[in-house]
Amino acid sequence: MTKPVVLALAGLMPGPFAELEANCTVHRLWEAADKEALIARVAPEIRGIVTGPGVSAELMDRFPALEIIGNFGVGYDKVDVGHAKIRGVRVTNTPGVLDDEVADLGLLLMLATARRLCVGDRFVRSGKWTQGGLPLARSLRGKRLGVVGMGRIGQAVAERAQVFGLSIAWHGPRAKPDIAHPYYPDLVALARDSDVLVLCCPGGAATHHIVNRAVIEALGPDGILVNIARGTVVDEPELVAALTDGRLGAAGLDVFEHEPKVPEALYGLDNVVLQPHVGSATVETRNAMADLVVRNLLAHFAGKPLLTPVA
Ligand code: 8YV
Repeated sequence: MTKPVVLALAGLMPGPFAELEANCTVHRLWEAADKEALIARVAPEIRGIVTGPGVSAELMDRFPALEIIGNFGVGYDKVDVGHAKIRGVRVTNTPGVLDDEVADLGLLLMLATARRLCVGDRFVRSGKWTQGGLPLARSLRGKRLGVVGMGRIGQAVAERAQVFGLSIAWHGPRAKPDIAHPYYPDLVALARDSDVLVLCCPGGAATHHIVNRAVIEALGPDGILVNIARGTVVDEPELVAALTDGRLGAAGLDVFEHEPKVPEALYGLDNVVLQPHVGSATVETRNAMADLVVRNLLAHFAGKPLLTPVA
């Protein structure tokens, strides 16, 4: 039997990728010197796409026999799911396997901003310790955490934050009966009642710039914003301006609106902790994510139900 033909837009961890290659004919787009030529040559036979960078409607339409897109990541905001639906193309993502890792980074960023971890690190490295002390940091204990997006990751953040002595409230598109923490339908009101606001919601049109000037100012000069969601959730120029002129206290940011481009104004600020979108970036979690991508594709080609289809 001929193997299904798959186009990988980006690589996966070696183990799961080898499993994919054992069962499918895989073309590695990211390694091709002439990507256009590769697409033109293999397009008619492609039945599956593996992606991390997303798939636009335009790209999807280059593949007339496309049946399934395996998205490496829980967030699938860069895959045109609406178009996939019209085309009858299935889409899968990687929920569940990365919640703890991303939540850990959320706590790391909260603690690192409140306790000024990177400032202390730079202080020691630059030899300033011998000349005097470092200004005191702030404690998280007893503070109020606002969680934006109480899905799996938001809940994992809330669990951890409670251990660190924070109280929890949250905002999302609708109340959830199984979540006991107070629900705020209004994000500005949540920001006003929070010392730390952590973003755990999906990206895409529904959450575009929901953290705007009003939300940032409601969080205020002593407030901390942590973003482990998507850069698009925050109006980035407003965030940079508020951090620069002291209308927002601090920010821990793993994601940016135009990543890997980061506003250079942030580089010189001591009240920010910056990370290069590494919420899920451990060997263990990236293996689990890649494994789920591959198991979804292989289930599809075997005529079995998908493990984690996008709703
Ligand atoms: C990954 C993520 O870094 O799962 C997501 O939505 O943003 C991260 O886990 C990303 O998907 C890798 O491309």
